Amino acid sequence: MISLPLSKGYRLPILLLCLAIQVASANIVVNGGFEDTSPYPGQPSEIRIPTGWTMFDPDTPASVAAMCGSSNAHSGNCAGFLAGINGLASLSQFLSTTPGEQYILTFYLAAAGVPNEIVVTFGGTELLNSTNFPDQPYSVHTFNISASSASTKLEFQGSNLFGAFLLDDVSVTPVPEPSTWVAGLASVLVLKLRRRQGRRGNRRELVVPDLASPESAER
Ligand SMILES: [Ca+2]
Repeated sequence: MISLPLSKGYRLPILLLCLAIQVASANIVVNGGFEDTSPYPGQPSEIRIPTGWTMFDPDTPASVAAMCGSSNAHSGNCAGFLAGINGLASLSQFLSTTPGEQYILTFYLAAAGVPNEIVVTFGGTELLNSTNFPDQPYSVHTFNISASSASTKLEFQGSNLFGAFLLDDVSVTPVPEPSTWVAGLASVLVLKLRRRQGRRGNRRELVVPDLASPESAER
């Protein structure tokens, strides 16, 4: 961690700036960690339905779900599960986006078993399409993307004949506009300047003689 030697006068404005940028960069994916679930009728207790995600399943029994049990998750207790046999199983949701705005998509993916295929799309744009994705523990994947409409479909599709893909900690965050940084830094400087001017004003009052007093008149 980098530690900056900030004076007290800078700490509050910079804290407010960081909070403003954090709010602007909030994750717009619902239940990206797959922790919010409901029971999946007819399935074992660890196979659950993830809130906020639409599932397309080419198979019976289930080839797409939230898989719970801490050993299956990258964080928390649950992860998305994709293991289509007769085609690509799918987890998707529509995101509220701003046309023309830049976003960062991040997710963690683990794979076991071949043959397989994994496809990731954002607004119909293919970000990842890989067959026979090698076995691996969770690894992070990051993409810089832009939205072209007010509603953008984020979709993960996976098939795996003898294993599965696990998906966790999906996030889409807007990239802060440069104007946000400039406006924030400008406000920090203005606040600092006002504090300095205030202190100088106070010091001047201390040295100005009281001309109305008799002592001052004698001088
Ligand atoms: Ca999780």
